[in-house]
Parts: sequence; C-alpha cells; structure tokens
Amino acid sequence: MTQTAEYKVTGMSCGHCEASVRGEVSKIAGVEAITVDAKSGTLIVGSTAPVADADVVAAVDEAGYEAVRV
Ligand SMILES: [Cu+2]
Repeated sequence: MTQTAEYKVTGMSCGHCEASVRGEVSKIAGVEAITVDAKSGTLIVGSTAPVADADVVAAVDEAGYEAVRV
C-alpha cells in the first residue's frame, strides 16, 4: 500500500451499510485496503496508486451514501 485517503460518509447506520460501501469501493482499480466505520462515518481507502476522489465518491453513491474527502 502506498497511500491512504480518508472520507467522511453520511447516511451509514449499521454493518450492512459498511458492507455495501466496502463492496462498491473494492471494485475500484488499485484499492488494497478499506476501513469503514458506520458509527463515526469514516472511510479510509488504501491503494497502490492514486485513486481519484471522484471514483470513491461515485462508488459510495452507488452504495447509497454520500462521501466527502477529509
Ligand atoms: Cu445499515
């Protein structure tokens, strides 16, 4: 892993929400590690190469939530 990016995600409330976000974000090329916490609304994406914030925001949107880069 060469870098991490943190996002604030609004709308998550339980483990199913975390799983949905994890599932969509894991589809992004280069993503190696995903830490997601519904309680704090935190998403941390670890990747081997730079991942566009727009791609992460789109993936989270696909899961049904809203992400903003911290
Ligand atoms: Cu949920």
